[in-house]
Amino acid sequence: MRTPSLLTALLAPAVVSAQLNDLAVRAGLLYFGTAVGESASGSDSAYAAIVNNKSEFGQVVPENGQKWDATEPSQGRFTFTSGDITANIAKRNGQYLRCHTLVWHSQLPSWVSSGSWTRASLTSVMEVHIENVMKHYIGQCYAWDVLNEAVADSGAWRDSVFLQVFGTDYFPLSFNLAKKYDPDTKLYYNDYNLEYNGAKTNKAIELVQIIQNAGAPIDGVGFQAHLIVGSTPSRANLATTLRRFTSMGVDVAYTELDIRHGSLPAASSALVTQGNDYANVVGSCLDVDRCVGVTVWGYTDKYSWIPSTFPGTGDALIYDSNFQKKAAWTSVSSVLAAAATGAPSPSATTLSTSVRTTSTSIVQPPSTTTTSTAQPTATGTVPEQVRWGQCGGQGWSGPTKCQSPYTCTYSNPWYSQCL
Ligand code: 9MR
Repeated sequence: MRTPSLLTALLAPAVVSAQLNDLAVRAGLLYFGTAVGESASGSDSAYAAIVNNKSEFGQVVPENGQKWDATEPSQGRFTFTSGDITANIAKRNGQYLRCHTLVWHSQLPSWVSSGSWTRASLTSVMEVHIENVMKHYIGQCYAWDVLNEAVADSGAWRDSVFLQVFGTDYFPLSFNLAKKYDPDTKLYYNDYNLEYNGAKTNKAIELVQIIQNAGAPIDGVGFQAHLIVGSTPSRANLATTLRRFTSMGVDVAYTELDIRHGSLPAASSALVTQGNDYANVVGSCLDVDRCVGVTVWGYTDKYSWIPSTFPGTGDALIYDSNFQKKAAWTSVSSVLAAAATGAPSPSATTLSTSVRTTSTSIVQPPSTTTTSTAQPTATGTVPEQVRWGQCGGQGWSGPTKCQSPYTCTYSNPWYSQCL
């Protein structure tokens, strides 16, 4: 179990907002972050304003701009225009930059994937790519996803040009090359569906062993966490899975978190389940000492890769399409706030079993502008906060009374909540 650092507590400013990165840091994580859509960040000022809010997101990662097809679309021609968008956001705001990704079978230009290579020629291609991209971003990346999705969902090795040419030797090769060109960044393996602790997870463990046994450096494993509402493992099971990796001497992080509804529109009860699932994921990171942080894969339902990939599903993020905070946002802030001072966090079991059945009283997240979710009472006079909403804390000017039967529960000096 992680404890908030005394230093962090002592350095806390007098007035602190209850925003996700601030809370995460006070709870002992390095950051709470988001992926940044390159196009939206330049065209949608409401989107950009939240990305730029370091209290909310202390870490950013380019959604697409640093991938091979973006950075070296044809052999030897490097372009960093797209990748620099998010890197510059991080620089301006003092946010951590996670860098994504160097070696991946997807978004790989056809000159690589369809080329005819020997071990020597493909090694050279990988080295030129890794050298140029890492040197361009040197000193800027807290971590690099060196190798992405090298395990298939079946638990076999993922077929790719790299596997065909090298077998599994390209795992240590990728990490050795990355170390050579940026010795100071954290080198990560990153994959999805590791959260279920099945055959794919076992294979990822084997992958880490192969890298370590070859004497190559690996610092962390990224759990992408593209999850499904109602099918997300429990907090305890997630923590158990994370610990399988940390016990091998590597850090872990949730790197691409989103939790999609299987059908839309989501029922009120599904919004509550989504909130509980988010709380379980974030809670499991808090429970594991070497879990460094949580990154959502975009933060708003307005822009997400999911509807085009899984038609009919979606609404997987913590803000809705109008930039309003969802129940999922509130449950994440709740779990972080509780951890920030060691207050008992609301357990998922409690939350899910005590869900109220009237549709109007189901969790309503605070609005973006005021973070107030106040609902008028029957008499229409005193605003009351809904369950999980904020009801107190330094700098808080919203409602301090909770809807029945919830009570305003002190969590820490900057956050009280209706529980
Ligand atoms: O979110 C990304 C989307 O815009 C791209 O079209 C897609 C192409 O593969 O990649 C998405 O991001 C992926 C990430 O880079 C790696 N893990 C899975 C993510 C979702 O597909």
